[in-house]
Amino acid sequence: MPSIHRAVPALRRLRLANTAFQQPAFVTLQAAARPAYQIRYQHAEAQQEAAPTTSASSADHAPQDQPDRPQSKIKPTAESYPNLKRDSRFKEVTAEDVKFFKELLGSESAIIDGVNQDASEDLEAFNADWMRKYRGQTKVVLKPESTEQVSKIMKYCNDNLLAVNPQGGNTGLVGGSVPVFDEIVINLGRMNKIHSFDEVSGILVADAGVILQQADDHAAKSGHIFPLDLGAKGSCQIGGNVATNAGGLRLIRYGSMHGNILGLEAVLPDGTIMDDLSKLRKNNTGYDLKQLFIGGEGTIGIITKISILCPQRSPAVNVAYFGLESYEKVQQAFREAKKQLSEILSAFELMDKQSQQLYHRATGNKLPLQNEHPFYCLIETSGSNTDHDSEKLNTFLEHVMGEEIVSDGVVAENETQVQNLWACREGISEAGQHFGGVYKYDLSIPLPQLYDLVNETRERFQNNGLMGDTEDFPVLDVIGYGHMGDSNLHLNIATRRYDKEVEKAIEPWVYEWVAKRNGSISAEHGLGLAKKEFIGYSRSETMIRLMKQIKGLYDPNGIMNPYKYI
Ligand code: FAD
Ligand code: 2HG
Ligand code: ZN
Repeated sequence: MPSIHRAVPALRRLRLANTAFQQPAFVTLQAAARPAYQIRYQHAEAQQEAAPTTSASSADHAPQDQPDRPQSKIKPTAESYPNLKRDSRFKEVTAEDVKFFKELLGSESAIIDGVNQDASEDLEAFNADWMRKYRGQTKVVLKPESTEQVSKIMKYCNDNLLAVNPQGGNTGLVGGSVPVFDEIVINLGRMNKIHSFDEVSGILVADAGVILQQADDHAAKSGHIFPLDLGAKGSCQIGGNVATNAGGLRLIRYGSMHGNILGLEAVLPDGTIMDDLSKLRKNNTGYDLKQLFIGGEGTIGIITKISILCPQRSPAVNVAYFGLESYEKVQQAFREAKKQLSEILSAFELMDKQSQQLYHRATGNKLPLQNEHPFYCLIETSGSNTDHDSEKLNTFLEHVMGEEIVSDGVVAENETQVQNLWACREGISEAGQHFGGVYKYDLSIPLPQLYDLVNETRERFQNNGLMGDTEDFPVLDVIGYGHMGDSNLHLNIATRRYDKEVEKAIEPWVYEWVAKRNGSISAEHGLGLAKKEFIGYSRSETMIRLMKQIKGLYDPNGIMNPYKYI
């Protein structure tokens, strides 16, 4: 991998990469000719019917077994948050209800029945969230395989006041994917068919339970790309992505779900099937109701099918990883990347030193640059013409090196290196919780102030006696990273255990901080349970009232994902 050194002209001084940057922990990839993001993960087919795992992905980079990661028992959410009370209007599931569901679904494997027997082990993966922070107490998991089955389940639950929790791949990061009390989990994993792909228009129609990796693999067969990519690609489902309006690593290039989703089919709480599975790019006929389900987090209906526009996949992909000496320089580099790389820029990601150190500590993987730098950036370009892209990238590199905006860097030479560089960014989320627990804050903040929050949070923990190097301190480190191109910071407080003192030290302070700068307390992960109480920091009373009216209209009995969202 060529390492770029500060020089003018920079490229004349390209030297052979630090050969030590080979990360044996990553299982690697023979399919060298395939575009990078097609091969970053193992194929997820085997997971189709598997229960969601507590490890988010089948990502090659993910520490699959984590021998040094404490597997402490997760406290039930109802105990960690004693202010939450079960809504007594909701009925408890009985043997008679289970009988109805068994007859409806018609297969033993389509239901986990914890009412008639002890099924706690089987239920655990559906009750516990990926962060091992939230734990519900459901006794029943239903796995329908058709929209009609979902419809009948919902009608029955609505008529009988049984609360439900829609669930996709269970990789959500705000506690929305698991029940709080005994809500019935409706898992979409068995609804995993791809219905059609139009190679001319690039429109994909698929069931909500298709795993994101599979959807992308399918689009890749005809030179297209699913317009979303994220670290949990091997486990999360496209229905879950739509329900959370997930942003991910290439929003800067492909835009959000709100723009790319053309239509969807959803089942409303009373069992009504809302068929809005349009494949039209233009359709100005009344309110665009599907938008309410995008980012609706399973509170007004269950998404069962989606239709989405997939853009052309770029054959030429380049990835560079830089070290920079200040956040000021990171902003300059971003400015230059937009100016000089413009239409081929497909990702601009930020990582601070602490996040890279933590990634290294958690995985044992070597970092790409020998020397340490206060900040790192990962830049990706995707285009259709290798020569044209290389020329653009070279001009950009010469500029940022020559102007001393970037202190050091490497450019990937092959797909394995592309993957290794991406792993340094995508592996942070898992590294954040590797040592016991993590408090995650996913925030939109105006770019000039974005990193101030990390500095202030770190100072806060340095001064309050909660952060230190030994087991006595709950906090290990404060790290900042995220989607610089979207002004989206991920602030993670990496801890040795979940501890109310840590939560109290940061909430609601962090939300007040963001509100003062007109940011958003949830950029891309949603509200779930974690942020329900704090929505007022980002939305006005009028907006919240309107949202509550919509919830009341669609779900008058409040059975869908109760205790969450608004
Ligand atoms: P789940 O976690 O199962 O559910 C999430 C929410 O959607 C819940 O409220 C659930 O009730 C609801 N839901 C799920 N399926 C349906 C459905 N069919 N109909 C109605 N409601 C439904 N998010 C980002 O935005 N960007 C990232 O870069 C990103 N990276 C991640 C990296 C890792 C390692 C992990 C673990 C998570 C990451 N996430 C990211 C968070 C997460 O939002 C996404 O993983 C994903 O969109 C969730 O999909 P899922 O199928 O796992 O949904
Ligand atoms: C990412 O960008 C994800 O890596 C996860 O959105 C962020 O874990 C987090 O805080
Ligand atoms: Zn993110």
